[in-house]
Amino acid sequence: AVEHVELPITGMTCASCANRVERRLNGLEGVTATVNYATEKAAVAFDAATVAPEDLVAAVRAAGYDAALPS
Ligand code: 9UX
Repeated sequence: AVEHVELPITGMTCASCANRVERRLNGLEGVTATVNYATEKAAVAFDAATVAPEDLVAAVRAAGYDAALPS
């Protein structure tokens, strides 16, 4: 099933950073993500059959930024 989550992203210092995070997230199978630099949030739709929220955080970290799961 497709689930939606909004992740706060830290470490972005210009709009291109948001594009980098977005591309990294969208590289995961079953993920459609939009990253808003101004609000420092990623809106992510993901297929829970192929991706876990922790995978989203790992992808953001791999891009050189950080994300927190919603508490
Ligand atoms: Mo902007 Mo972000 O020049 O890694 S792309 S700082």
